[in-house]
Amino acid sequence: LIPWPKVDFAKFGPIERRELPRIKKISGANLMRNAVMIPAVTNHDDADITELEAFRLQLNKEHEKSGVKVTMLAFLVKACVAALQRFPEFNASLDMDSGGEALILKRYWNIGFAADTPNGLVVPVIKNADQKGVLHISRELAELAAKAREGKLSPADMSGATFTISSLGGIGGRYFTPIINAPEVAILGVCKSRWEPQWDGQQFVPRLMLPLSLTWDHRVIDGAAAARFNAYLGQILADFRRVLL
Ligand code: CAO
Repeated sequence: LIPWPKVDFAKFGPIERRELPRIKKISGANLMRNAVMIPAVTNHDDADITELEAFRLQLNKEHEKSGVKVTMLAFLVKACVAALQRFPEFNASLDMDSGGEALILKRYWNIGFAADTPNGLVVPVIKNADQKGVLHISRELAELAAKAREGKLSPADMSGATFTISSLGGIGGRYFTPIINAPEVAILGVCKSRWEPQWDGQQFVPRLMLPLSLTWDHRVIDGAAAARFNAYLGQILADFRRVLL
């Protein structure tokens, strides 16, 4: 690689030097390694969450007094577990002890989620998400997100993930290309849902569409498998009864 450009910025205008927070210093090195070393590809897709959103709003009304607030992220955790169980190579890591010649498939489903904090990005983990309901997951998401903002996450809170979700849904945007959180082999990026006209065979009807961006490690996963994963995830989000099949 050629050297990084060296520029005397002060020559062009006033500047201020600001030290990076500790979290950014640590995560920067990890992000750099993961971005450079993983042959990553991203597939974008949309899921129809019209009925799921109506159910979510109804649930929140029912549980108004309990203080539990269900966001789309809790359903996404459950939907991802279903897709990871259907496509186990997404819930795996390369066995680096053998130089990456084997895959270690994990029979547990721990879902990390990116949480934005004033000091930088952290990834707390919902452990054994397959064994928890949406209300339980919602409570844990809120607790872990609060701990993250207060800088109180323990190393145990942030370890053991088998797959990560990065949701920018509360903020905005259409699609983005998340960086895989090694040694995981895939990550799901989620943006803000919006109403769009969808053709139902006879007419355009308004449907609430959720943009999904799945980044995957091409050493482990192929494009066809990624497209199947997204299609299945979309089916689950459109109709959660499909997890029973
Ligand atoms: N589409 C539309 N609205 C959405 C949505 C989506 N996909 N996802 C969440 N929302 C809404 C929520 O319903 C909530 O609405 P109300 O305030 O009206 O109830 C609002 O957006 C805020 O949600 P939230 O962000 O508080 O909750 P969450 O469960 O969606 O996310 C957390 C929690 C911790 C993941 C989030 O706060 C956060 O930090 N996100 C940023 C992650 C990030 O930085 N990723 C990038 C990593 S790469 O640098």
